[in-house]
Amino acid sequence: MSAEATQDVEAYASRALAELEAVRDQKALEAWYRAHLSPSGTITTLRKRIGSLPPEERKPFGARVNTAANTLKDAFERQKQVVENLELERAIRREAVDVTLPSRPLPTGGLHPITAAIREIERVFNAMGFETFESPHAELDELNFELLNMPPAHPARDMQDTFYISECAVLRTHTSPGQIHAMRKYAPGPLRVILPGRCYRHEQVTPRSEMQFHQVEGLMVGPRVRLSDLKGVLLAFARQVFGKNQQIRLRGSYFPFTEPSVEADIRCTLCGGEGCRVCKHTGWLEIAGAGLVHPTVLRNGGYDPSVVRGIAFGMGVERAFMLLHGITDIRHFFQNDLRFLRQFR
Ligand code: FA5
Repeated sequence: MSAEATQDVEAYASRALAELEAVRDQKALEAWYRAHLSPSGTITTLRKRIGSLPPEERKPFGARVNTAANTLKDAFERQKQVVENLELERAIRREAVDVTLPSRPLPTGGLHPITAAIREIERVFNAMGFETFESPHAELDELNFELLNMPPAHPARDMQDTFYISECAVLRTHTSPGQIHAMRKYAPGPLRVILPGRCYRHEQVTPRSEMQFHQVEGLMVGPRVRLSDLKGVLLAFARQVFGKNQQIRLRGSYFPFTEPSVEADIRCTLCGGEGCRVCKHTGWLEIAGAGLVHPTVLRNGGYDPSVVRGIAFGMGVERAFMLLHGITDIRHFFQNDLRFLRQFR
């Protein structure tokens, strides 16, 4: 300690204060504390000096040292706060996050295109008052065929090669057996349902045909239901999904469970009806089999065909999706290659 400190405590204290004011970081603050306020610092040394002074000087000198010590302690506490704030600012600047930077993309899952397509179809029909109706994948032969007017030796069964689970049970080959379930639930009242779901056929897998695929069936039964309702419902659906100027056409066809039976086509969405490879230059794409529910089927469902009539339609979701997107191989839907699936997010 300097002799000057003993002589002029106040001058020492104001120099120490000036030094303290210049302190800008934690390290310098600690060094300052060690030099002035710690047990080995100047204030302690000054206190130790008190005993060596003549008795009359001890009290006034002690009082001056105490005043200096208190001033330095208070100043130290204030500067400590300043330094903490400075350190914090520095840390914030060092670890600064630029919130305007774009974030790194997180890999997320997505719906399978067929699931998304079915949900979209459901949304449109639900809005038209069609309730979604679930029916089993494993069916009695009776419901999958017989009650739909296809008795055991009926030639139409050949069109739907079947996985038999037992003598009398099958994996459903189409969603039409759901018609019987729905009718039996609602008869004799009116009903309006769609039945989306997976179907199974024991088929040779080719670019056009899979052993499993999805259909969405529609069924509406009531006293005033007519073929024109079928056209109206399918047209409304086509316009919501494929564009407000869409057109549809119905062509005569055959299904054992509808009479008359039709195929419903929409204007080719790729060429707008001009004719292209996808629509085979016809300008039209087939989207559904349909018709008026056969009176026998209505009866099997619990209705009196002299009182009510029904319209029904069934569309193959993968095939329709393929037509719309120009996909040439149905097997892509089941291989789960993300390069394929991500195109339809
Ligand atoms: C039926 O299954 C009828 N139940 C549709 C129906 C319902 C008609 C209500 C009348 C009233 P079809 O066998 O044509 O019809 O099959 C309907 C659609 O399912 C086909 O147009 C096709 O899009 C799709 N489909 C059929 N077999 C396969 C398959 N192996 N792979 C992919 N899609 C298929």
